[in-house]
Formats: sequence, C-alpha cells, structure tokens
Amino acid sequence: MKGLVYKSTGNWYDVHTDSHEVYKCSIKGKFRSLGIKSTNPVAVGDYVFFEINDEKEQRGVITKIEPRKNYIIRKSVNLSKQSHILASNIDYCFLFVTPSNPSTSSLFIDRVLLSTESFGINTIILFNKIDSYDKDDTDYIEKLYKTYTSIGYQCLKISVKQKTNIEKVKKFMENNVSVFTGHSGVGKSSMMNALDSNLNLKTSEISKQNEQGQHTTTFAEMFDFNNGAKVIDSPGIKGFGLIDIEKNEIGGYFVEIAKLSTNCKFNNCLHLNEPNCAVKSALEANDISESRYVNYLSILNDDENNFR
Ligand SMILES: Nc1nc2c(ncn2[C@@H]2O[C@H](COP(=O)(O)OP(=O)(O)OP(=O)(O)O)[C@@H](O)[C@H]2O)c(=O)[nH]1
Ligand SMILES: [Mg+2]
Ligand SMILES: [Zn+2]
Repeated sequence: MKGLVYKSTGNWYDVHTDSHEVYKCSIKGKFRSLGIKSTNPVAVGDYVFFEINDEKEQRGVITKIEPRKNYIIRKSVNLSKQSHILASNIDYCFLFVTPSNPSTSSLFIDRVLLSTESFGINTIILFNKIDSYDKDDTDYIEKLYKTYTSIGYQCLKISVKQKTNIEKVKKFMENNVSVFTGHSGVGKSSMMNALDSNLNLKTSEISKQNEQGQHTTTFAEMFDFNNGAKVIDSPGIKGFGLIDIEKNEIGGYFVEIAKLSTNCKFNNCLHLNEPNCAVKSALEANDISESRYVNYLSILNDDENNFR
C-alpha cells in the first residue's frame, strides 16, 4: 500500500491512503532515512509504502520511503550528532514572528531563512498578533517588515485573534503543502483553528513569568483544508541548528548577499575584510540591512552550527 504520513510521534506514524483510510504504522527494523541520520527516519509529509499487518485495527509497517522533494531538518536537543526531520515535501514554509510574548529576534529569523533557502523552500513571514502591539512592538515589526520585503520575501501582518489577513494566508496555501514554524506561543495552532473552526487544536496562553510559550504542540501533524491545502502544524522551536552547510556556502543563502557577491573581487570572499568586497561596499552605502550582515557574521562565527 502507498500512503502519506500525516503524523509522527516517534513510535507511531499515521499514514493516510488515497481513499482516506488511516493506518497506524511502525517502522520495519532500523532503516536509515534515505541516508540521513535522524531521530525520526520517517517525517510528516513523506510518501511511504507499507504492509498491512492488521486490517481490523488498521495497523501496518512502513517498508520504504519515496525520495523527498525537500525537507526541513534541525539538530536534536542534546544529541549534537543527531537531527530531526521536521517535515518533508513542502511548498511553503510560514514563519510566525511576534515582537513580544514571545519575542522573536532577527537572528532567529535569519537562521530559519538560511535553513529554508538551503532546502529550497519558499518562506513567507507572518507578523502575528498585530492587535496587541505597543509602540515599540510596532516600530520593531515595521523595521523587520521593511528589511524582509526589500530582500524579496513575502511578508504579511496578521492577527489570528481578529482574523486580519487570514484569507490572504489561506490563498497562498491553496492546493499546496505548507508548514508552520516559529517559537512556541506565536500562534501557529491558533491559526490552524482560525482556518478551520472544526479543528479545535490545543493552544495555551503565554507564561506570564517568562513571556514565552508553553510548548503546547508536541508532534508535527498535517491537516487537510477545504481549498485543497495541506498544512503541517509543528511544535515551537527555540533554535534552528544548521546542518550540512559549509562556512563558505552561508552567504549564498542570504539572498541579497548572494546577489552582490558576484561583484566581489575574490570569488571565495567571505565579506569580512577582503579588498573590493561588494557586500561591504553595499553595507557602507546602506544598500543592505545592517542586521542581516551582523546576523550573517554571527552565524559564520558560531561554532555551535556543526559546520563540516
Ligand atoms: N493577541 C493575540 N493573541 C494571539 C493571536 N494569535 C494567537 N494568540 C494567542 O497566543 C497564545 C499561543 O498560541 P498557540 O496557538 O498555542 O501558539 P503555538 O505557536 O501553537 O505554540 P506551540 O504549540 O507551543 O508551539 C494563545 O493564548 C493564543 O490565543 C493574535 O493574533 N493576537
Ligand atoms: Mg501549537
Ligand atoms: Zn565580499
């Protein structure tokens, strides 16, 4: 049988067939996930083959994964060599950003964008909770909005609570597979519920003590919507470890830096202090955002990244 993985708990995978039957599947033996070392060899979004071993209970065993178009992967907490595949075969990644409760830094945004660029996944930035911004929040988000739209990223200011611009988001999802990401508490599951009031996914208020989310969603899960959209809600993330990117490749995934770097004197320019560097010139002329350059440097110099 062939099916699509809708949910992965680590022990069980919910696999849906074309005829909308749902089978709870395990994995046969220990197979490496298409050559990737991962804590979850099978990911939400994977097309798999499985054998039915209990028709009445709708249970099966996954035997094979179809090659993936793309995937989002992150480093597992505490297991530096291990990684976790968040989702696969994705058309759009929606990155949820809030200025406070919880706050999202530009460095976090740039790490996510670096990852999704490296995986070839279109990313749309959703600035959520606009109904609750104070002056500082508004200023901060305006700045980010300008920075990322000028680079070419699609950005939307939304309020899930007041349903502002939700229809626009829905339009992007039509007939595509999308994944939601961002810190815990930014409103990913709330957005799912806003898109379909029958869903009733669990959401939680931000902790008053530390102004952070409570990690309410624990497993990635895909849902179907009536406009042909498939959307994957996923657990909030603290960081996005970067895997399999070499230091000299990083600039290539900062789209505006990549464009400029063709004009640098050296084709292996890291845009640090090399002579005739087009990126440094653009920075001095205010043609590129300082925060993007600073974050580029920060990622370049961060040994936590597990660069090869
Ligand atoms: N004011 C306001 N609050 C919102 C909005 N969207 C979501 N929230 C609130 O933010 C809190 C967290 O929302 P969730 O949907 O649980 O966040 P999440 O991103 O799914 O969090 P995790 O599952 O932990 O990753 C809830 O109390 C929501 O009601 C919004 O547009 N405005
Ligand atoms: Mg959630
Ligand atoms: Zn350069």
